[in-house]
Amino acid sequence: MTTPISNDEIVRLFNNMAAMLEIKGDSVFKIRAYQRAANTIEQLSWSLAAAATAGDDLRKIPGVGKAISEKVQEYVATGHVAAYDRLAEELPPNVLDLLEVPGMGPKTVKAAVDELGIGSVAELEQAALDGRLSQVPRMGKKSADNILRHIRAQRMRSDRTPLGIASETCAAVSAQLFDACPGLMSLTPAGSLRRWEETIGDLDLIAISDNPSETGPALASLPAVREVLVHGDAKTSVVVDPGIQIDLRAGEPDSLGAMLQYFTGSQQHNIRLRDYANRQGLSLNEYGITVMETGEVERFADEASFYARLGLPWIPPELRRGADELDLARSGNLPDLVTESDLKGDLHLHSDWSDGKFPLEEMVAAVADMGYQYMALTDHSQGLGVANGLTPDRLARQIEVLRSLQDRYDMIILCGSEVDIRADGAMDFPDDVLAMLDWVIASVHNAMTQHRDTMTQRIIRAMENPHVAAIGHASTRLLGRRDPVDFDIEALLQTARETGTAMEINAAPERLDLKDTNAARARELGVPLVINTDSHHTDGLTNRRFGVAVARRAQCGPEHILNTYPPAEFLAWLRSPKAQRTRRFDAMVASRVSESDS
Ligand code: DGT
Ligand code: CA
Ligand code: CA
Ligand code: ZN
Repeated sequence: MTTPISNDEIVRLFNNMAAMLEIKGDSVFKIRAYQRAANTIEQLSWSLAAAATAGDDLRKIPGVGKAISEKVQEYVATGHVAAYDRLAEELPPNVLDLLEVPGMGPKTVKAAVDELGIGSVAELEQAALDGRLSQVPRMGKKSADNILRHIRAQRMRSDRTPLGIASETCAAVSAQLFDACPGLMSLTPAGSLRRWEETIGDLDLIAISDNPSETGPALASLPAVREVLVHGDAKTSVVVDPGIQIDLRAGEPDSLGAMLQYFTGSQQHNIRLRDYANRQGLSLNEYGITVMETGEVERFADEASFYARLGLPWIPPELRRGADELDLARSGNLPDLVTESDLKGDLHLHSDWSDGKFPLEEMVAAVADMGYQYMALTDHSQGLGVANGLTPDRLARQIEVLRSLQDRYDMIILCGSEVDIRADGAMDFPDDVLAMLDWVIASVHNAMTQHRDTMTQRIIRAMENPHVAAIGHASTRLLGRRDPVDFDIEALLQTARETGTAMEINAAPERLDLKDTNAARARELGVPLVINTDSHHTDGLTNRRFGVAVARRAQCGPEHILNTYPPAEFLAWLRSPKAQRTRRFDAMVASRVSESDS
Protein backbone atom coordinates (compact mmCIF):
# COMPACT_ATOMS: atom_id res chain seq x y z
CA MET A 1 0.00 0.00 0.00
CA THR A 2 1.33 3.44 -0.83
CA THR A 3 1.34 6.12 1.83
CA PRO A 4 -1.53 8.59 1.37
CA ILE A 5 -0.65 12.06 0.15
CA SER A 6 -0.12 14.40 3.09
CA ASN A 7 -1.51 17.91 3.42
CA ASP A 8 2.07 19.20 3.27
CA GLU A 9 2.55 17.67 -0.15
CA ILE A 10 -0.61 19.29 -1.42
CA VAL A 11 0.47 22.62 0.05
CA ARG A 12 3.81 22.31 -1.71
CA LEU A 13 2.09 21.44 -4.98
CA PHE A 14 -0.06 24.58 -4.91
CA ASN A 15 2.75 26.82 -3.72
CA ASN A 16 4.93 25.52 -6.53
CA MET A 17 2.15 26.08 -9.05
CA ALA A 18 1.69 29.65 -7.80
CA ALA A 19 5.43 30.26 -8.07
CA MET A 20 5.66 28.78 -11.55
CA LEU A 21 2.71 30.85 -12.74
CA GLU A 22 4.36 33.92 -11.28
CA ILE A 23 7.63 33.11 -13.02
CA LYS A 24 5.67 32.69 -16.24
CA GLY A 25 3.94 36.02 -15.63
CA ASP A 26 0.44 34.51 -15.53
CA SER A 27 -2.71 36.16 -14.15
CA VAL A 28 -2.52 37.52 -10.62
CA PHE A 29 -5.95 36.09 -9.77
CA LYS A 30 -4.90 32.57 -10.62
CA ILE A 31 -1.70 32.93 -8.65
CA ARG A 32 -3.55 34.28 -5.60
CA ALA A 33 -6.07 31.43 -5.82
CA TYR A 34 -3.34 28.80 -5.53
CA GLN A 35 -1.61 30.68 -2.72
CA ARG A 36 -4.87 31.07 -0.79
CA ALA A 37 -5.66 27.38 -1.18
CA ALA A 38 -2.19 26.45 0.02
CA ASN A 39 -2.55 28.68 3.07
CA THR A 40 -5.92 27.22 4.02
CA ILE A 41 -4.83 23.62 3.53
CA GLU A 42 -1.78 24.29 5.67
CA GLN A 43 -4.09 25.13 8.60
CA LEU A 44 -6.27 22.02 8.33
CA SER A 45 -6.17 19.59 11.23
CA TRP A 46 -7.49 16.66 9.20
CA SER A 47 -6.27 14.79 6.11
CA LEU A 48 -7.45 16.34 2.89
CA ALA A 49 -6.55 13.20 0.96
CA ALA A 50 -8.70 11.07 3.24
CA ALA A 51 -11.62 13.46 2.81
CA ALA A 52 -11.17 13.46 -0.97
CA THR A 53 -11.05 9.68 -1.06
CA ALA A 54 -14.18 9.50 1.10
CA GLY A 55 -15.96 11.60 -1.51
CA ASP A 56 -16.40 14.72 0.66
CA ASP A 57 -17.13 17.96 -1.15
CA LEU A 58 -13.87 19.88 -0.78
CA ARG A 59 -15.45 23.11 -2.00
CA LYS A 60 -16.86 23.72 1.45
CA ILE A 61 -13.30 24.57 2.54
CA PRO A 62 -12.79 28.33 2.24
CA GLY A 63 -10.52 29.18 -0.66
CA VAL A 64 -11.10 25.85 -2.40
CA GLY A 65 -13.17 26.25 -5.54
CA LYS A 66 -13.94 23.90 -8.38
CA ALA A 67 -10.52 24.05 -10.07
CA ILE A 68 -8.57 23.49 -6.87
CA SER A 69 -10.88 20.74 -5.70
CA GLU A 70 -10.46 18.86 -9.00
CA LYS A 71 -6.69 19.11 -8.77
CA VAL A 72 -6.71 17.71 -5.25
CA GLN A 73 -8.89 14.82 -6.46
CA GLU A 74 -6.57 14.21 -9.39
CA TYR A 75 -3.47 14.32 -7.19
CA VAL A 76 -4.92 11.96 -4.61
CA ALA A 77 -6.17 9.52 -7.25
CA THR A 78 -3.17 9.48 -9.60
CA GLY A 79 -0.23 11.03 -7.76
CA HIS A 80 0.05 13.60 -10.56
CA VAL A 81 -1.54 16.84 -11.64
CA ALA A 82 -1.51 17.33 -15.40
CA ALA A 83 -1.64 21.13 -15.12
CA TYR A 84 1.41 21.07 -12.87
CA ASP A 85 3.35 18.81 -15.23
CA ARG A 86 2.51 21.08 -18.17
CA LEU A 87 3.81 24.12 -16.28
CA ALA A 88 6.98 22.31 -15.30
CA GLU A 89 7.60 21.45 -18.94
CA GLU A 90 7.33 25.06 -20.03
CA LEU A 91 9.98 26.27 -17.59
CA PRO A 92 13.66 25.38 -17.24
CA PRO A 93 13.95 22.04 -15.43
CA ASN A 94 15.58 23.32 -12.24
CA VAL A 95 13.65 26.53 -11.87
CA LEU A 96 12.05 25.43 -8.60
CA ASP A 97 15.53 24.87 -7.14
CA LEU A 98 16.14 28.56 -7.77
CA LEU A 99 13.15 29.38 -5.60
CA GLU A 100 14.63 27.33 -2.77
CA VAL A 101 17.57 29.72 -2.56
CA PRO A 102 16.84 32.23 0.20
CA GLY A 103 16.44 35.69 -1.31
CA MET A 104 15.09 34.39 -4.60
CA GLY A 105 11.37 35.09 -4.87
CA PRO A 106 9.31 34.33 -7.98
CA LYS A 107 9.90 37.82 -9.37
CA THR A 108 13.67 37.60 -9.12
CA VAL A 109 13.62 34.06 -10.45
CA LYS A 110 11.59 35.30 -13.41
CA ALA A 111 14.07 38.10 -14.03
CA ALA A 112 17.01 35.71 -13.73
CA VAL A 113 15.40 33.26 -16.16
CA ASP A 114 14.19 35.86 -18.66
CA GLU A 115 17.10 38.26 -18.66
CA LEU A 116 20.08 36.07 -17.86
CA GLY A 117 18.86 32.71 -19.15
CA ILE A 118 19.64 31.11 -15.81
CA GLY A 119 18.36 27.55 -15.48
CA SER A 120 20.09 26.11 -12.42
CA VAL A 121 21.50 27.02 -9.04
CA ALA A 122 25.01 26.56 -10.44
CA GLU A 123 24.29 29.13 -13.16
CA LEU A 124 22.77 31.45 -10.60
CA GLU A 125 25.91 31.24 -8.53
CA GLN A 126 28.04 31.99 -11.57
CA ALA A 127 25.92 35.04 -12.38
CA ALA A 128 26.17 36.24 -8.78
CA LEU A 129 29.94 35.81 -8.96
CA ASP A 130 30.57 37.59 -12.24
CA GLY A 131 28.28 40.51 -11.42
CA ARG A 132 25.47 39.83 -13.90
CA LEU A 133 22.93 39.02 -11.20
CA SER A 134 23.31 42.40 -9.52
CA GLN A 135 22.22 44.00 -12.80
CA VAL A 136 18.72 42.53 -12.82
CA PRO A 137 15.91 44.84 -11.64
CA ARG A 138 15.37 45.09 -7.86
CA MET A 139 18.53 43.11 -7.20
CA GLY A 140 21.67 45.17 -6.59
CA LYS A 141 25.07 44.10 -5.38
CA LYS A 142 24.11 43.49 -1.77
CA SER A 143 21.27 41.08 -2.54
CA ALA A 144 23.40 39.30 -5.12
CA ASP A 145 26.17 38.83 -2.55
CA ASN A 146 23.65 37.47 -0.05
CA ILE A 147 22.36 35.00 -2.58
CA LEU A 148 25.89 33.86 -3.28
CA ARG A 149 26.46 33.33 0.44
CA HIS A 150 23.25 31.32 0.76
CA ILE A 151 24.12 29.10 -2.19
CA ARG A 152 27.53 28.35 -0.74
CA ALA A 153 26.17 27.68 2.72
CA GLN A 154 23.57 25.34 1.24
CA ARG A 155 26.23 23.46 -0.68
CA MET A 156 28.47 23.17 2.37
CA ARG A 157 25.67 21.58 4.29
CA SER A 158 24.80 19.02 1.67
CA ASP A 159 27.74 18.22 -0.50
CA ARG A 160 31.34 17.23 -0.59
CA THR A 161 33.79 20.09 -0.28
CA PRO A 162 36.00 21.09 -3.21
CA LEU A 163 39.67 20.29 -2.61
CA GLY A 164 40.81 23.92 -2.44
CA ILE A 165 38.38 24.89 0.32
CA ALA A 166 39.06 21.69 2.27
CA SER A 167 42.76 22.34 2.01
CA GLU A 168 42.42 25.91 3.31
CA THR A 169 40.25 24.75 6.19
CA CYS A 170 42.75 22.04 7.02
CA ALA A 171 45.59 24.56 7.17
CA ALA A 172 43.62 26.98 9.33
CA VAL A 173 42.44 24.34 11.81
CA SER A 174 45.90 22.79 11.99
CA ALA A 175 47.45 26.12 12.90
CA GLN A 176 44.86 26.66 15.64
CA LEU A 177 45.37 23.16 17.00
CA PHE A 178 49.13 23.62 17.19
CA ASP A 179 48.57 26.79 19.20
CA ALA A 180 46.17 25.02 21.54
CA CYS A 181 48.25 21.88 22.03
CA PRO A 182 51.78 22.40 23.31
CA GLY A 183 52.56 18.66 23.20
CA LEU A 184 51.54 18.26 19.55
CA MET A 185 54.47 16.98 17.48
CA SER A 186 52.88 16.53 14.08
CA LEU A 187 49.52 16.79 12.43
CA THR A 188 49.14 15.01 9.10
CA PRO A 189 46.10 15.06 6.86
CA ALA A 190 44.99 11.59 5.79
CA GLY A 191 41.97 10.38 3.80
CA SER A 192 40.85 11.85 0.52
CA LEU A 193 42.65 15.16 1.16
CA ARG A 194 46.01 13.40 1.34
CA ARG A 195 45.14 11.55 -1.86
CA TRP A 196 44.27 14.93 -3.44
CA GLU A 197 40.80 13.87 -4.48
CA GLU A 198 38.83 16.61 -6.26
CA THR A 199 36.28 16.80 -3.46
CA ILE A 200 36.50 15.82 0.17
CA GLY A 201 33.76 14.18 2.21
CA ASP A 202 35.39 14.86 5.56
CA LEU A 203 38.85 15.82 6.71
CA ASP A 204 40.89 13.15 8.48
CA LEU A 205 43.76 14.32 10.65
CA ILE A 206 46.38 12.21 12.40
CA ALA A 207 47.92 13.87 15.43
CA ILE A 208 51.12 12.61 16.98
CA SER A 209 51.83 13.72 20.49
CA ASP A 210 53.59 12.58 23.64
CA ASN A 211 50.27 13.20 25.27
CA PRO A 212 47.70 12.08 22.65
CA SER A 213 44.72 12.36 24.96
CA GLU A 214 44.96 16.15 25.10
CA THR A 215 44.43 16.63 21.35
CA GLY A 216 40.76 15.59 21.07
CA PRO A 217 39.51 17.99 23.77
CA ALA A 218 41.73 20.71 22.31
CA LEU A 219 40.12 20.26 18.88
CA ALA A 220 36.62 20.24 20.37
CA SER A 221 37.19 23.60 22.04
CA LEU A 222 38.63 25.47 19.05
CA PRO A 223 36.67 28.63 18.17
CA ALA A 224 36.02 27.40 14.64
CA VAL A 225 34.10 24.37 15.95
CA ARG A 226 30.38 24.57 15.38
CA GLU A 227 29.36 21.18 16.63
CA VAL A 228 31.01 18.20 18.35
CA LEU A 229 29.84 14.91 16.84
CA VAL A 230 32.04 12.33 18.55
CA HIS A 231 34.15 12.83 21.63
CA GLY A 232 35.86 9.49 22.24
CA ASP A 233 39.21 7.99 23.15
CA ALA A 234 40.05 6.81 19.66
CA LYS A 235 38.56 9.62 17.66
CA THR A 236 37.14 13.10 17.92
CA SER A 237 34.76 14.35 15.23
CA VAL A 238 33.67 17.94 14.92
CA VAL A 239 32.09 20.23 12.36
CA VAL A 240 33.96 23.47 11.72
CA ASP A 241 33.01 26.54 9.73
CA PRO A 242 32.12 26.47 6.87
CA GLY A 243 30.41 23.16 7.54
CA ILE A 244 33.27 20.69 7.15
CA GLN A 245 33.56 17.58 9.31
CA ILE A 246 36.94 16.79 10.82
CA ASP A 247 37.87 13.35 12.18
CA LEU A 248 40.92 13.52 14.42
CA ARG A 249 42.82 10.49 15.62
CA ALA A 250 45.78 10.83 17.95
CA GLY A 251 48.62 8.52 18.79
CA GLU A 252 52.17 8.28 20.03
CA PRO A 253 55.15 8.59 17.70
CA ASP A 254 55.55 4.86 17.07
CA SER A 255 51.96 4.63 15.81
CA LEU A 256 52.14 7.18 12.99
CA GLY A 257 53.09 4.73 10.22
CA ALA A 258 50.12 2.40 10.71
CA MET A 259 47.59 5.12 11.48
CA LEU A 260 48.53 7.23 8.52
CA GLN A 261 48.51 4.25 6.21
CA TYR A 262 45.14 3.03 7.45
CA PHE A 263 43.34 6.36 7.40
CA THR A 264 44.80 7.54 4.12
CA GLY A 265 42.95 4.80 2.31
CA SER A 266 41.55 4.63 -0.17
CA GLN A 267 39.35 1.91 1.16
CA GLN A 268 39.90 -0.07 -2.07
CA HIS A 269 43.66 0.28 -1.72
CA ASN A 270 43.49 -0.91 1.89
CA ILE A 271 41.35 -3.89 1.01
CA ARG A 272 43.85 -5.02 -1.61
CA LEU A 273 46.79 -4.37 0.67
CA ARG A 274 45.15 -6.38 3.43
CA ASP A 275 44.67 -9.36 1.09
CA TYR A 276 48.26 -9.09 0.04
CA ALA A 277 49.42 -9.00 3.69
CA ASN A 278 47.17 -11.92 4.68
CA ARG A 279 48.82 -14.08 2.08
CA GLN A 280 52.10 -13.43 3.91
CA GLY A 281 50.61 -14.41 7.25
CA LEU A 282 50.28 -10.77 8.33
CA SER A 283 47.21 -8.79 9.27
CA LEU A 284 46.81 -5.02 9.14
CA ASN A 285 44.98 -2.52 11.25
CA GLU A 286 45.36 1.09 12.36
CA TYR A 287 47.69 0.07 15.21
CA GLY A 288 50.25 -1.90 13.27
CA ILE A 289 51.01 -5.16 11.53
CA THR A 290 50.20 -8.39 13.39
CA VAL A 291 52.11 -11.58 12.75
CA MET A 292 49.16 -13.95 12.64
CA GLU A 293 51.06 -17.00 13.92
CA THR A 294 52.38 -15.38 17.09
CA GLY A 295 49.91 -12.53 17.58
CA GLU A 296 52.82 -10.15 17.91
CA VAL A 297 51.98 -6.56 16.87
CA GLU A 298 54.71 -4.57 15.17
CA ARG A 299 54.52 -0.78 15.24
CA PHE A 300 55.86 1.72 12.72
CA ALA A 301 57.00 5.31 13.11
CA ASP A 302 56.53 6.03 9.42
CA GLU A 303 54.69 4.70 6.41
CA ALA A 304 57.77 3.74 4.44
CA SER A 305 58.74 1.16 7.07
CA PHE A 306 55.13 -0.07 7.16
CA TYR A 307 55.14 -0.74 3.42
CA ALA A 308 58.69 -2.10 3.63
CA ARG A 309 57.55 -4.72 6.18
CA LEU A 310 55.21 -5.97 3.47
CA GLY A 311 58.06 -6.06 0.98
CA LEU A 312 56.82 -3.00 -0.88
CA PRO A 313 58.19 0.42 -1.73
CA TRP A 314 56.29 3.40 -0.29
CA ILE A 315 53.33 4.16 -2.53
CA PRO A 316 52.50 7.84 -3.05
CA PRO A 317 48.99 8.60 -1.69
CA GLU A 318 47.89 9.99 -5.07
CA LEU A 319 48.26 6.48 -6.48
CA ARG A 320 46.36 4.69 -3.72
CA ARG A 321 43.21 4.28 -5.71
CA GLY A 322 42.81 0.54 -5.60
CA ALA A 323 43.74 0.36 -9.29
CA ASP A 324 47.01 -1.16 -10.47
CA GLU A 325 49.29 0.51 -7.90
CA LEU A 326 50.03 -2.67 -5.91
CA ASP A 327 51.11 -4.53 -9.03
CA LEU A 328 53.32 -1.63 -10.03
CA ALA A 329 54.81 -1.51 -6.53
CA ARG A 330 55.46 -5.26 -6.37
CA SER A 331 57.16 -5.33 -9.75
CA GLY A 332 59.24 -2.24 -8.99
CA ASN A 333 57.44 -0.22 -11.66
CA LEU A 334 55.94 2.62 -9.66
CA PRO A 335 56.26 5.75 -11.79
CA ASP A 336 58.62 8.50 -10.70
CA LEU A 337 55.98 11.18 -10.25
CA VAL A 338 56.40 14.84 -11.12
CA THR A 339 56.94 17.18 -8.14
CA GLU A 340 56.46 20.92 -7.67
CA SER A 341 60.19 21.51 -7.82
CA ASP A 342 60.30 19.99 -11.32
CA LEU A 343 58.35 22.94 -12.71
CA LYS A 344 60.48 25.46 -14.56
CA GLY A 345 57.81 27.88 -15.69
CA ASP A 346 54.21 29.00 -15.49
CA LEU A 347 52.51 29.63 -18.82
CA HIS A 348 49.05 30.96 -17.95
CA LEU A 349 49.09 34.22 -15.97
CA HIS A 350 46.91 37.32 -15.88
CA SER A 351 47.65 40.91 -14.95
CA ASP A 352 45.40 43.91 -14.38
CA TRP A 353 45.62 44.63 -18.09
CA SER A 354 42.70 42.16 -18.24
CA ASP A 355 40.99 40.65 -15.18
CA GLY A 356 44.04 40.02 -13.00
CA LYS A 357 44.38 41.87 -9.71
CA PHE A 358 48.03 42.92 -9.97
CA PRO A 359 50.03 45.15 -12.28
CA LEU A 360 52.02 43.26 -14.86
CA GLU A 361 55.36 44.31 -13.32
CA GLU A 362 54.37 42.87 -9.93
CA MET A 363 53.10 39.69 -11.50
CA VAL A 364 56.38 39.17 -13.37
CA ALA A 365 58.38 39.86 -10.20
CA ALA A 366 56.31 37.36 -8.21
CA VAL A 367 56.81 34.71 -10.88
CA ALA A 368 60.56 35.31 -10.84
CA ASP A 369 60.47 34.87 -7.05
CA MET A 370 59.15 31.36 -7.60
CA GLY A 371 62.57 30.57 -9.08
CA TYR A 372 61.17 29.95 -12.55
CA GLN A 373 63.28 30.03 -15.69
CA TYR A 374 60.46 31.04 -17.99
CA MET A 375 56.92 32.37 -17.91
CA ALA A 376 54.21 33.56 -20.25
CA LEU A 377 51.88 36.42 -19.48
CA THR A 378 48.51 35.52 -20.99
CA ASP A 379 45.87 38.17 -20.50
CA HIS A 380 42.49 37.68 -22.12
CA SER A 381 41.73 38.51 -25.74
CA GLN A 382 39.40 41.26 -26.95
CA GLY A 383 36.18 39.25 -27.13
CA LEU A 384 36.08 38.71 -23.40
CA GLY A 385 34.53 42.04 -22.48
CA VAL A 386 33.69 41.01 -18.90
CA ALA A 387 37.37 40.21 -18.37
CA ASN A 388 38.56 43.47 -19.92
CA GLY A 389 40.16 41.57 -22.80
CA LEU A 390 42.92 43.25 -24.78
CA THR A 391 42.40 44.69 -28.25
CA PRO A 392 45.23 44.13 -30.75
CA ASP A 393 46.45 47.67 -30.01
CA ARG A 394 46.60 47.13 -26.29
CA LEU A 395 48.21 43.77 -26.87
CA ALA A 396 50.93 45.38 -28.98
CA ARG A 397 51.58 47.88 -26.20
CA GLN A 398 51.68 45.13 -23.61
CA ILE A 399 54.23 43.25 -25.69
CA GLU A 400 56.44 46.36 -25.71
CA VAL A 401 56.19 46.66 -21.93
CA LEU A 402 57.01 42.99 -21.44
CA ARG A 403 59.98 43.13 -23.81
CA SER A 404 61.30 46.14 -21.93
CA LEU A 405 61.14 44.18 -18.66
CA GLN A 406 63.21 41.31 -20.03
CA ASP A 407 66.54 43.06 -19.33
CA ARG A 408 65.92 42.92 -15.61
CA TYR A 409 65.41 39.16 -15.45
CA ASP A 410 67.28 35.93 -16.12
CA MET A 411 63.85 34.33 -16.45
CA ILE A 412 62.61 34.28 -20.04
CA ILE A 413 59.43 36.35 -20.35
CA LEU A 414 57.16 35.13 -23.12
CA CYS A 415 54.50 37.39 -24.54
CA GLY A 416 51.34 35.39 -24.58
CA SER A 417 47.60 35.61 -24.66
CA GLU A 418 44.72 33.50 -23.47
CA VAL A 419 42.77 33.75 -26.68
CA ASP A 420 39.07 33.05 -26.56
CA ILE A 421 37.82 30.25 -28.77
CA ARG A 422 34.69 31.70 -30.30
CA ALA A 423 31.51 29.67 -30.54
CA ASP A 424 32.35 28.57 -34.09
CA GLY A 425 35.91 27.61 -33.22
CA ALA A 426 37.49 30.72 -34.73
CA MET A 427 40.18 32.41 -32.67
CA ASP A 428 39.36 35.77 -31.11
CA PHE A 429 42.43 37.36 -32.77
CA PRO A 430 43.27 37.22 -36.48
CA ASP A 431 46.34 35.22 -37.47
CA ASP A 432 48.56 38.28 -37.95
CA VAL A 433 47.93 39.29 -34.33
CA LEU A 434 48.52 35.75 -33.10
CA ALA A 435 51.78 35.75 -35.03
CA MET A 436 53.11 38.56 -32.80
CA LEU A 437 52.88 36.28 -29.78
CA ASP A 438 55.38 33.81 -28.35
CA TRP A 439 52.77 31.65 -26.66
CA VAL A 440 49.06 31.26 -27.37
CA ILE A 441 46.76 29.39 -25.06
CA ALA A 442 43.24 28.95 -26.42
CA SER A 443 40.24 28.59 -24.10
CA VAL A 444 36.46 28.33 -24.18
CA HIS A 445 34.72 30.96 -22.05
CA ASN A 446 31.19 31.14 -23.45
CA ALA A 447 28.56 29.14 -25.33
CA MET A 448 29.32 26.33 -22.91
CA THR A 449 26.07 24.48 -23.44
CA GLN A 450 26.87 23.60 -27.04
CA HIS A 451 26.08 20.11 -28.24
CA ARG A 452 28.83 17.55 -27.82
CA ASP A 453 29.74 17.40 -31.52
CA THR A 454 29.68 21.17 -31.95
CA MET A 455 31.90 21.66 -28.91
CA THR A 456 34.32 18.95 -30.00
CA GLN A 457 34.61 20.46 -33.50
CA ARG A 458 35.00 23.93 -31.99
CA ILE A 459 38.05 22.94 -29.94
CA ILE A 460 39.48 20.82 -32.75
CA ARG A 461 39.34 23.86 -34.99
CA ALA A 462 41.31 25.83 -32.40
CA MET A 463 43.90 23.06 -32.24
CA GLU A 464 44.29 23.19 -35.99
CA ASN A 465 45.35 26.84 -35.80
CA PRO A 466 49.13 26.92 -36.32
CA HIS A 467 49.59 29.56 -33.61
CA VAL A 468 47.74 27.77 -30.83
CA ALA A 469 50.30 26.14 -28.54
CA ALA A 470 47.94 24.81 -25.89
CA ILE A 471 44.29 24.44 -24.93
CA GLY A 472 43.47 26.01 -21.55
CA HIS A 473 41.10 24.51 -18.94
CA ALA A 474 39.44 22.41 -21.64
CA SER A 475 36.26 21.38 -19.82
CA THR A 476 35.62 24.86 -18.26
CA ARG A 477 34.15 23.18 -15.19
CA LEU A 478 34.11 24.87 -11.79
CA LEU A 479 33.98 22.25 -9.04
CA GLY A 480 30.60 22.21 -7.34
CA ARG A 481 29.50 25.22 -9.39
CA ARG A 482 29.63 24.59 -13.12
CA ASP A 483 29.49 21.29 -14.93
CA PRO A 484 32.08 20.49 -17.57
CA VAL A 485 31.15 21.17 -21.18
CA ASP A 486 30.24 18.12 -23.19
CA PHE A 487 32.89 16.94 -25.63
CA ASP A 488 34.53 13.82 -26.98
CA ILE A 489 37.71 13.86 -24.95
CA GLU A 490 39.24 10.98 -26.90
CA ALA A 491 38.78 12.84 -30.20
CA LEU A 492 40.28 15.98 -28.66
CA LEU A 493 43.32 14.21 -27.29
CA GLN A 494 43.87 12.38 -30.58
CA THR A 495 43.70 15.71 -32.38
CA ALA A 496 46.08 17.28 -29.87
CA ARG A 497 48.52 14.53 -30.71
CA GLU A 498 48.05 14.94 -34.48
CA THR A 499 48.30 18.72 -34.45
CA GLY A 500 51.12 19.06 -31.92
CA THR A 501 48.97 20.95 -29.41
CA ALA A 502 49.66 20.79 -25.68
CA MET A 503 46.88 20.34 -23.13
CA GLU A 504 46.78 22.36 -19.95
CA ILE A 505 46.30 20.99 -16.47
CA ASN A 506 44.82 24.12 -14.95
CA ALA A 507 45.91 24.10 -11.30
CA ALA A 508 43.30 26.53 -9.96
CA PRO A 509 41.74 24.32 -7.27
CA GLU A 510 38.20 25.11 -8.42
CA ARG A 511 39.13 23.94 -11.92
CA LEU A 512 41.58 21.01 -11.86
CA ASP A 513 41.09 20.86 -15.62
CA LEU A 514 42.08 18.56 -17.34
CA LYS A 515 41.02 16.22 -14.60
CA ASP A 516 43.15 13.28 -13.51
CA THR A 517 41.65 10.59 -15.74
CA ASN A 518 41.78 12.79 -18.84
CA ALA A 519 45.35 13.80 -18.07
CA ALA A 520 46.23 10.11 -17.76
CA ARG A 521 44.82 9.48 -21.22
CA ALA A 522 46.79 12.43 -22.61
CA ARG A 523 49.94 10.92 -21.10
CA GLU A 524 49.20 7.53 -22.67
CA LEU A 525 48.72 9.14 -26.07
CA GLY A 526 51.92 11.18 -25.82
CA VAL A 527 50.16 14.54 -25.69
CA PRO A 528 52.31 17.12 -23.89
CA LEU A 529 50.73 18.41 -20.70
CA VAL A 530 51.47 21.80 -19.19
CA ILE A 531 50.72 22.61 -15.53
CA ASN A 532 49.62 26.24 -15.21
CA THR A 533 48.16 28.21 -12.31
CA ASP A 534 46.05 30.66 -14.35
CA SER A 535 46.91 33.12 -11.57
CA HIS A 536 44.92 36.32 -11.42
CA HIS A 537 46.72 37.21 -8.20
CA THR A 538 50.30 36.72 -6.97
CA ASP A 539 48.93 34.37 -4.30
CA GLY A 540 47.67 32.07 -7.04
CA LEU A 541 51.16 30.95 -8.02
CA THR A 542 51.35 28.41 -5.19
CA ASN A 543 48.21 26.73 -6.54
CA ARG A 544 50.63 24.80 -8.72
CA ARG A 545 50.57 22.10 -6.04
CA PHE A 546 47.00 21.26 -7.01
CA GLY A 547 47.95 20.90 -10.66
CA VAL A 548 50.95 18.78 -9.77
CA ALA A 549 48.62 16.56 -7.72
CA VAL A 550 46.35 16.05 -10.75
CA ALA A 551 49.39 15.08 -12.82
CA ARG A 552 50.57 12.70 -10.10
CA ARG A 553 47.15 11.08 -9.87
CA ALA A 554 47.47 10.67 -13.66
CA GLN A 555 50.77 8.84 -13.07
CA CYS A 556 52.77 11.54 -14.84
CA GLY A 557 56.48 11.89 -14.42
CA PRO A 558 58.25 15.17 -15.17
CA GLU A 559 58.93 13.93 -18.68
CA HIS A 560 55.22 14.17 -19.50
CA ILE A 561 54.99 17.80 -18.45
CA LEU A 562 56.18 20.36 -20.96
CA ASN A 563 57.04 23.05 -18.43
CA THR A 564 59.47 20.83 -16.54
CA TYR A 565 61.91 20.98 -19.45
CA PRO A 566 64.84 23.38 -19.36
CA PRO A 567 64.30 26.60 -21.33
CA ALA A 568 66.37 25.50 -24.32
CA GLU A 569 64.39 22.31 -24.82
CA PHE A 570 61.03 23.92 -24.17
CA LEU A 571 61.77 26.78 -26.57
CA ALA A 572 63.05 24.41 -29.24
CA TRP A 573 59.70 22.64 -29.04
CA LEU A 574 57.78 25.92 -29.14
CA ARG A 575 59.77 27.31 -32.06
CA SER A 576 59.41 24.27 -34.24
CA PRO A 577 56.39 24.24 -36.56
CA LYS A 578 53.41 22.50 -35.01
CA ALA A 579 53.62 19.64 -37.49
CA GLN A 580 56.99 18.73 -35.99
CA ARG A 581 56.19 19.19 -32.33
CA THR A 582 54.80 15.74 -31.66
CA ARG A 583 57.90 14.03 -33.00
CA ARG A 584 60.06 16.45 -31.06
CA PHE A 585 58.14 15.85 -27.85
CA ASP A 586 58.47 12.08 -28.25
CA ALA A 587 62.22 12.56 -28.54
CA MET A 588 62.27 14.80 -25.46
CA VAL A 589 60.40 12.18 -23.42
CA ALA A 590 62.67 9.41 -24.66
CA SER A 591 65.86 11.27 -23.80
CA ARG A 592 64.56 12.20 -20.33
CA VAL A 593 63.64 8.60 -19.66
CA SER A 594 66.99 7.25 -20.78
CA GLU A 595 68.71 9.93 -18.70
CA SER A 596 66.90 8.85 -15.55
CA ASP A 597 67.58 5.17 -16.31
CA SER A 598 71.31 5.69 -16.47
P1 DGT B 1 35.89 11.01 1.88
O1 DGT B 1 36.00 11.40 3.32
O2 DGT B 1 34.55 10.52 1.51
O3 DGT B 1 36.34 12.08 0.96
O4 DGT B 1 36.88 9.78 1.61
P2 DGT B 1 37.97 9.15 2.59
O5 DGT B 1 38.78 8.20 1.78
O6 DGT B 1 38.70 10.21 3.32
O7 DGT B 1 37.09 8.25 3.54
P3 DGT B 1 36.85 8.29 5.11
O8 DGT B 1 37.00 9.63 5.68
O9 DGT B 1 35.54 7.61 5.34
O10 DGT B 1 37.95 7.33 5.70
C1 DGT B 1 39.31 7.64 5.60
C2 DGT B 1 40.08 6.42 5.30
O11 DGT B 1 40.06 5.53 6.42
C3 DGT B 1 39.54 5.61 4.16
O12 DGT B 1 40.04 6.05 2.91
C4 DGT B 1 40.02 4.24 4.48
C5 DGT B 1 40.04 4.20 5.98
N1 DGT B 1 38.84 3.58 6.50
C6 DGT B 1 37.84 4.17 7.15
N2 DGT B 1 36.90 3.30 7.51
C7 DGT B 1 37.33 2.13 7.07
C8 DGT B 1 36.80 0.80 7.12
O13 DGT B 1 35.74 0.54 7.66
N3 DGT B 1 37.53 -0.17 6.52
C9 DGT B 1 38.73 0.09 5.91
N4 DGT B 1 39.42 -0.88 5.33
N5 DGT B 1 39.22 1.31 5.84
C10 DGT B 1 38.55 2.30 6.42
CA1 CA C 1 37.73 11.69 4.74
CA1 CA D 1 36.61 10.38 7.90
ZN1 ZN E 1 42.80 32.38 -17.82
